[in-house]
Amino acid sequence: MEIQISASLDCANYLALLEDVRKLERGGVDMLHIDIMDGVFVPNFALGTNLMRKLRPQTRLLFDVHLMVANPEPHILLFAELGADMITIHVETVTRLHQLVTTIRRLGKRVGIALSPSTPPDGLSYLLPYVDMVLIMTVDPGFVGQKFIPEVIPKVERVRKMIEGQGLAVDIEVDGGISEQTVPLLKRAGANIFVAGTSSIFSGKEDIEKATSSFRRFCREC
Ligand code: S6P
Ligand code: MG
Repeated sequence: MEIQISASLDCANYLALLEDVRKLERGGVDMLHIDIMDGVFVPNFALGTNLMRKLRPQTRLLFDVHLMVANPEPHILLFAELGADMITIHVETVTRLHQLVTTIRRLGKRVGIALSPSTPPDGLSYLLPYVDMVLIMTVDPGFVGQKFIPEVIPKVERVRKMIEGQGLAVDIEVDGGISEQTVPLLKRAGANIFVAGTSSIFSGKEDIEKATSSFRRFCREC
């Protein structure tokens, strides 16, 4: 699977967001990871619809939208219309999962299913033919800057085996505490899309453009 990085926009400088997006573009980022939170599924709020509306005409980067909301179903059309390229829903929030992932695909979008650290993957085998990506959270959803949970690594391995067992080409994205320390372990376990936040390109230690190109290279070569 192709190794890609998706920059977590919630970690960018809100007061100079477009400048940061330009740096990410020049650094060769693959996608923009857009966290949407509702204060219910997770005890926090993050980026929102107006931001997506304003940003969409400004960049060709893919919008990788991670919905951390209690009831995503009524809002899918809205996010599709706002220019999401990939829409990821949490399996913990949806009762009619098969129905919803097929709706997202019918809207012409790539579809992801996200699993919080406490969610086991085993009952989800039947859904894999209908999705493009499984997002495995490596921190509890809701906040940037949290500590990576290493106990989740075997779950990445398990999901990669489930995907391969069905002969599918589904991406595995990992999100939370993704750094030069954790990428080699996750890559070996089968992850191929890495969400880059405060643990890597937005650490503040290096220029974002340089940090993006060197982190992407690291992810590809490690
Ligand atoms: C967390 C959210 C993530 C974070 C990202 C931050 O609820 O889904 O996308 O924004 O993980 O990166 P880091 O390196 O600060 O953990
Ligand atoms: Mg996220």
